[in-house]
Amino acid sequence: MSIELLGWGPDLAHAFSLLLSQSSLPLVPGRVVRQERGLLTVQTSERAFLSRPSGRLLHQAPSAEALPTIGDWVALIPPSGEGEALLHSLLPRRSVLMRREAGSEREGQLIAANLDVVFLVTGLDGNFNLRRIERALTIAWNSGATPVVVLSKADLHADVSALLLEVEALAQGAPVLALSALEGTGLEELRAQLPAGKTGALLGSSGVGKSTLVNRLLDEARLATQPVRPDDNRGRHTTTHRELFVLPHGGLLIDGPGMRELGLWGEEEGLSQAFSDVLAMAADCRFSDCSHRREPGCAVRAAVEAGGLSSERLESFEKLLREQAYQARQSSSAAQREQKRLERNLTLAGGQHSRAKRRRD
Ligand SMILES: Nc1nc2c(ncn2[C@@H]2O[C@H](COP(=O)(O)OP(=O)(O)O)[C@@H](O)[C@H]2O)c(=O)[nH]1
Ligand SMILES: [Mg+2]
Ligand SMILES: [Zn+2]
Repeated sequence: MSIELLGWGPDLAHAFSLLLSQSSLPLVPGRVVRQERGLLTVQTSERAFLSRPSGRLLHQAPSAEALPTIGDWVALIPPSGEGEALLHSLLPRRSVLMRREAGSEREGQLIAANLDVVFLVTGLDGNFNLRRIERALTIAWNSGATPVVVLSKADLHADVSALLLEVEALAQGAPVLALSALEGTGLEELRAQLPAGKTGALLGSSGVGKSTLVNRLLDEARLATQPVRPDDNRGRHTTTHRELFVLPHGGLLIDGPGMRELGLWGEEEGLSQAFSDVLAMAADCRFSDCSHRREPGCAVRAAVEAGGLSSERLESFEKLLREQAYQARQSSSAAQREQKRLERNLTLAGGQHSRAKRRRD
């Protein structure tokens, strides 16, 4: 397979040639196309390699964010015979999708890297929830990729066009589309958001129909021949690994396990994009530090009273703002501790280095 089909282009080729010029190792470029716990499959132009991060890569990574994940472009060292390849380094990312690690205040968890589009999938059944869509939009904007809201299982709902309008009103310009993987409707709209060579990821709770959609896009032939993976007998309904699929039209799509919790992670950037309407209103408040509660001249409260902004959306914004601020405080104190640890290690390494130097002299 040519790596161009996986989205390889001039920027990556440039970064890779720089790396090659600084190294005497037999490095080969490839993309992480499958991830099952720590085990990664990397596709090069030659073949797919089971791979693990090298000790050097693991040690030099300042945090979990710097480790390879699905969608990453890497430089690997092929094994001399059979066996696993070593992931030597990551090529620069153009985007990275993360959430707060479930059950943790200060750890971020990688979801995927180098995405152009994040498809936020919500089922038009019991799963439908506007507040959840707002949260997902915030996380997606933070990644650097463009969110697209996907309302799945459209066959289960009588008035999809009313829901589309409702979601468009809060999407702040992000495209919104409805589809049914079961009936095969709305797939053209989805493909239009994922042109050939672009990478998208499906983000949504378990059961919203992500894998059914991928199967549908891959076409029915494959659906008929691969219902269950023979090696582990799992998989028809539950997705336990992440995988990047090359779709027949050339778009690249990542499917993975469902995510119930989407804790905010990262900068405030995502919130300001997801709630740009509220921020624009707040710019008209009399006081620049208005809390939008009781202050006179509050343009946000005025909008709520006039019906231009729902109080649920305002509450949702405030809740996410508090969560964001709390997480930022937690991770910055964690980052300070990590910085101290690194400095200690550097001093130790410095000591070793000067001893080594003395021996050489
Ligand atoms: N009615 C309806 N059911 C669907 C649709 N897509 C998926 N499902 C069903 O939803 C369930 C979960 O689907 P799955 O693709 O495994 O969801 P995932 O966990 O998001 O990957 C399965 O029983 C599917 O048959 C759809 O478009 N319409
Ligand atoms: Mg699935
Ligand atoms: Zn105000």
